[in-house]
Amino acid sequence: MELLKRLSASGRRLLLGVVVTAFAVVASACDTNVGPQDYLSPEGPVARKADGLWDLTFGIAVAIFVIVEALLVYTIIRFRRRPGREAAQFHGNTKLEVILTLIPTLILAGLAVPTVKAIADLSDKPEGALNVTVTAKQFWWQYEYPDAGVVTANEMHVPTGQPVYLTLEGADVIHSFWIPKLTGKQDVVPGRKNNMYFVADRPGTYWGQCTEFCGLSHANMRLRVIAQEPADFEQWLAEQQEPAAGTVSGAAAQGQEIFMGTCVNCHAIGGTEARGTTGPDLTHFASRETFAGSMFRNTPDNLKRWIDNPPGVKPGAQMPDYGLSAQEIDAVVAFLQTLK
Ligand code: HEC
Ligand SMILES: [Cu+2]
Repeated sequence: MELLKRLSASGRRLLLGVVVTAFAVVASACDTNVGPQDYLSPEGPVARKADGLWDLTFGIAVAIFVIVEALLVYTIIRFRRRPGREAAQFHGNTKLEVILTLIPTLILAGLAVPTVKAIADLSDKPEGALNVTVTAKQFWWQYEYPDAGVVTANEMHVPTGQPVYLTLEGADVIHSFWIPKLTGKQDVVPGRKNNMYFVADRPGTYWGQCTEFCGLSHANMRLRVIAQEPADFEQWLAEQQEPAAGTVSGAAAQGQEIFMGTCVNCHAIGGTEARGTTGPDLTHFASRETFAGSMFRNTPDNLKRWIDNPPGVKPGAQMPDYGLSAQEIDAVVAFLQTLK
């Protein structure tokens, strides 16, 4: 208390800030709602391998921290200046300096062994893998299943237990693909093909996102991996192979007309004249739970807001506002909802 009184007003404020920050940091460890992009709770063998390396490194780092801090405190007390004695000096102690250089070198060299081995293990193409070509575009992801002839966007369906081998291609600027619970990051570079693979242990939805700043909506360039039991995945794939539902009527028919006049330039719908490739393939758009870089839930209201003014709801979006009337937008949304 005496000490507090002696501090100036700004000193007291600083102290309060330090205490509150320290408390917030400690309290955050109590959070039981583990984040959907928590790299430290892996859900597949590839992510588990990376997590194992982290556990090992972290354990060693904690041990070093404790030993070094203990030695530091001991040295400060033991060799401090006392009445009638100067503080001890170690400068120029060659033996000590050689030891202090050798120990970290050996630790780092030791850590390099499992790290390099893990990198080598993960760089081979696994047996029996499902091929998916990922194309990154500002600000969304395209997934092509070349063996099935299926193209979709933002939500990648995969079977559990089977390796998924990705070929990553960039269309415009550099992006980076990351699904924290399933695999590490991989840059997506225009003009290059990069590869990586992952396996999902269990059915579920795994969040990921672009991790290389790529423009205004970089933060809105999210993605989802939907892992399904192999039979469910096969069914999904078969449905995606079908062309879009044929004839539509009522408002949807008017929406289809608008679509075929304006939207075809950028969007494809299988089995129709729409073959644009600038924007996401919409053949089975209604089967997706999210859209526009998994930024929005796929609901009629969100779709209306999107079509009304794409860059207004997603900064920098590469789809212009076509100035459609509310009635026309309703019709287009009715049509999009038939694309099951
Ligand atoms: C100039 C090209 C272009 C035109 C024309 C265009 N779009 Fe788009 N559209 C895009 C792009 C690019 C995206 C992806 C934007 C993003 O997520 O950042 C997109 C995204 C979408 C999506 C979300 C798809 C998904 O799965 O994420 C829908 C739905 C859509 N557009 C509907 C339409 C409709 C309806 C029209 C006609 C009124 C239209 N678009 C015209 C380029 C275009
Ligand atoms: Cu990006």
